[in-house]
Amino acid sequence: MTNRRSFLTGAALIGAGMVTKAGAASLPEAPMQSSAATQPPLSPPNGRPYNPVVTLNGWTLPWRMKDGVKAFHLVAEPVVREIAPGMTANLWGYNGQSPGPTIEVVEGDRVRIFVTNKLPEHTSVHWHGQRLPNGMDGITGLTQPGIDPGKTFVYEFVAKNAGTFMYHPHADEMAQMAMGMMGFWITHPKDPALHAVDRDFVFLLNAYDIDPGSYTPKINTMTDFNLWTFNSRAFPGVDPMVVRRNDRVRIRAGNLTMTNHPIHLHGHSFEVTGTDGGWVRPSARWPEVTTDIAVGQMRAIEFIADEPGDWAFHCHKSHHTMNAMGHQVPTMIGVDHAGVAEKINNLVPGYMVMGDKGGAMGEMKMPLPENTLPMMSGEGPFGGIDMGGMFTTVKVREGLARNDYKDPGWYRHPKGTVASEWTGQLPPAPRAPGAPPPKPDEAMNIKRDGDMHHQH
Ligand SMILES: [Cu+2]
Repeated sequence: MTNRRSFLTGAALIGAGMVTKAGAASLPEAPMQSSAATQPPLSPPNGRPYNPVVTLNGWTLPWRMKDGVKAFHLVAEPVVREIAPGMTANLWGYNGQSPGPTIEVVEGDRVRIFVTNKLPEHTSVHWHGQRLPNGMDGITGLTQPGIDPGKTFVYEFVAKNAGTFMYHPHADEMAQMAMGMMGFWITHPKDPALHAVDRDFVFLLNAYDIDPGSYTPKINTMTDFNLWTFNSRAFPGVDPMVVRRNDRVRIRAGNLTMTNHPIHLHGHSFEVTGTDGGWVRPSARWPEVTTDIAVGQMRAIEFIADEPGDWAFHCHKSHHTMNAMGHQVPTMIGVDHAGVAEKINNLVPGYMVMGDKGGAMGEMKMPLPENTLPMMSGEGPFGGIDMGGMFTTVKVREGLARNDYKDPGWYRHPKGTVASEWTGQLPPAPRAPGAPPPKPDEAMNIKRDGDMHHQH
């Protein structure tokens, strides 16, 4: 639900010197979003037509058309973001959520963006990737003074190039981006038939370091984050991307973390059709199933969703499909520590050991501290998915309505198309040279313990 926030238009909120430029009376209202769920695409109520995008676990900012100018109002402010059911974070964002709303305009539009600062320190907004006048680039100290707390600045430029962009502060950047200040920007082509797809999903890659039991990111963390997120949501909190079979699908992602993310799609191959610099010429594209997105980059991938099913879509760095975990944990594979963890936990609350059979945490049965997420979770139709963080699914279904993005539930596999246990004769299992001898209870035990994939 988009709530309308009645907004103070008092002169006290208007940055001195900016008042005359746009006029205080023309400040559009700042719509606010209270939900972290994926909102339906916003069909343009006025202006040039375009095919709207769907922001994964996000929304598009409505605008007010005034004298042929698209006017938006962003409010930079502290927000409470649900990272996944069971965990919220005190972040900074825009208009009620982090990331902020997606801004969608059309190539050639004149755009006016009011930015009101309700943070405790100055900020600015940089329009990453845009061709614009230097003074609209949003670099505190270099191209403008910082927007002090309580002030409103206005940015205005023509969206010259169609493509995939983002916005973020260029003011105390390390702290403000670690707190979640960022958003997506799409400039649609003037001709809606150009680069047209049936479904167009967008999201940002972000990361937070929030200790279990606390709510605020540690902003000085450089690389060792413990929450890897798509649009500030961690699996199983990330919505699926629902598409109709044989749709042409575009997924655009921008990376505002501190490391690269090789993004991998199952069951299909795709082409990178756009970057933050523009569209990739068809002759320069090649098929891929994984594309690496470096820090500060955007990638648009496209494919025909011709294989029905629930297809995994995730970062291929295995530590990025995990939720809050410590990296100082010893590897305990092969060590018999039955009962030890529970005893230590009586003395040291929160103590955890990795499993002795691997990493699957089903056997741990340890209470989680307040406000955190299990490392790997998400229940699928066959049990635990053992994934967290930067993971979701592309759900390809027959015959969906054009605007139907509802989660259709789990895929029902045609009979005989699911991997299953072999129940016929087995040859004796050889052991690798040098492997430790089997424990008595392990002899011939080829099937792994089903309890390891147990609900946490
Ligand atoms: Cu990653």
